[in-house]
Amino acid sequence: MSSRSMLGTSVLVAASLLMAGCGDSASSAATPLPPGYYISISNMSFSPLNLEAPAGATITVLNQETMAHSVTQQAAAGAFLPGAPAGSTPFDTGLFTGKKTFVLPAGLADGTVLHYFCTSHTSLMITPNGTITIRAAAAPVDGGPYTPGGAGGY
Ligand SMILES: [Cu+2]
Repeated sequence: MSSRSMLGTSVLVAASLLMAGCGDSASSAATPLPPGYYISISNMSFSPLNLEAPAGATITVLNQETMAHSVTQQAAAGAFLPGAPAGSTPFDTGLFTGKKTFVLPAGLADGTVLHYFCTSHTSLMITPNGTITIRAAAAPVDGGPYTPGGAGGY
């Protein structure tokens, strides 16, 4: 009688250990993201290279690599110094891993092109320069699957 109950207990322990293992692997899997305005960084590249978003929109940057990158506004492509048109503060995520958001200035005219770069890698990025073009009518898009630090790259 006692040996039977001990067997039952060990089976239960084994089963709960298996379930814990499943839970761990599930939490590191890609998670789908709601519609929004996304810039993704993987393989040393910004994507999309030109994002359309309304003025005042919240931009979410997904760093899919394990190394830190930034999305930092610059006055012009290739400047590689933080900068913005007179009277506005450059947006800057700072160097980060994972997910970071920033808010575009309100009141920018349609067609305004905002340039950005990565402060760590500058011209060494495969896509050294990205842009955000202001479009009031730009619809949020599906963020797609996101695995923090999962895509590897360089
Ligand atoms: Cu970078």
